[in-house]
Amino acid sequence: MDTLIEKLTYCIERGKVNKDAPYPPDLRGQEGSDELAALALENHISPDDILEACIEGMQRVGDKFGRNEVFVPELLMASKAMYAVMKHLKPYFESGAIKTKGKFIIGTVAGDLHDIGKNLVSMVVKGNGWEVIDLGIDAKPQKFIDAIKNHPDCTAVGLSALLTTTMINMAKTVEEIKRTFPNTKVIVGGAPVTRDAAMKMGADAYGKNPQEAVEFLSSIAR
Ligand code: B12
Repeated sequence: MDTLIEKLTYCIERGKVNKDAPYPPDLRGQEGSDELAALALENHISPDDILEACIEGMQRVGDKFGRNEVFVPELLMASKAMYAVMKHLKPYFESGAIKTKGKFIIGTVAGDLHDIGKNLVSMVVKGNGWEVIDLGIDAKPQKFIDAIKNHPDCTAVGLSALLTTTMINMAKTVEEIKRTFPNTKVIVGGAPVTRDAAMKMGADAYGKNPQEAVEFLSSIAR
């Protein structure tokens, strides 16, 4: 089964979406992440292992980008391949919700268009029984403020950032939320964010992965 998982990681890294996809030309006619994810689930490979394989693929393409070996179009194709897998995983991650435990507002901060990690957090939190209000990408501080005004009973707010440059906007957003609603709990996450940076921003918590968001919500739920 290892080879199936390895193939899936490779398809994410190369941005191979499905068998009909012409890109990348050297993988033409071969199965893509869409078919391989379905096959992996049929073979009882756990959704967590499938996700881990995909994150590894994203990491690899990100590292290549960092070394100038690939460029933005390749990152976009890798995200397409990742979304094809997430479509299969969604029902597994979201299946826990029947009666909701509370509300969680989440968004990717201003200037940042990365949403794969934020969407994963959203899916897993939903799957653990929470209602999620998703503010999308490039969410300005005011959008978070308006959402808290509209959902004063929310348990916490989550902010995601993938760029070191947008971590500044993350800090501004935390500051704005804490000034307007001092009692609102805030958790931050995303690849460049650290626990130390989160504390300096004045956030209540840092989450390295979706599970840590769930644990934080459970720990503060009334
Ligand atoms: C895919 C991708 C893109 C896609 C995004 C598509 C999409 N729909 O999201 C596109 C092509 C649009 C893109 C654009 C850019 N990108 Co980009 N991108 C990536 C890449 C390869 C993968 C990101 C990803 O999805 N990872 C997988 C997910 C699952 O991981 P994650 O987001 O970290 O989320 C996990 C955790 O962090 C956590 N988490 C995330 N959010 C939250 C929130 C909370 C509350 C909690 C608790 C947890 C949590 O949970 C998730 C699951 O475990 C990374 C490389 C990398 N290694 O991260 C570069 C990367 C982030 N990009 C980078 C750059 C430079 C850019 C561009 C500036 C490129 C350019 N020249 O235009 C633009 C910026 C656009 C913008 N304004 O945002 C750099 C950032 C460098 C830096 N430190 O600032 C990276 C690191 C690549 C690199 N090695 O240089 N990118």
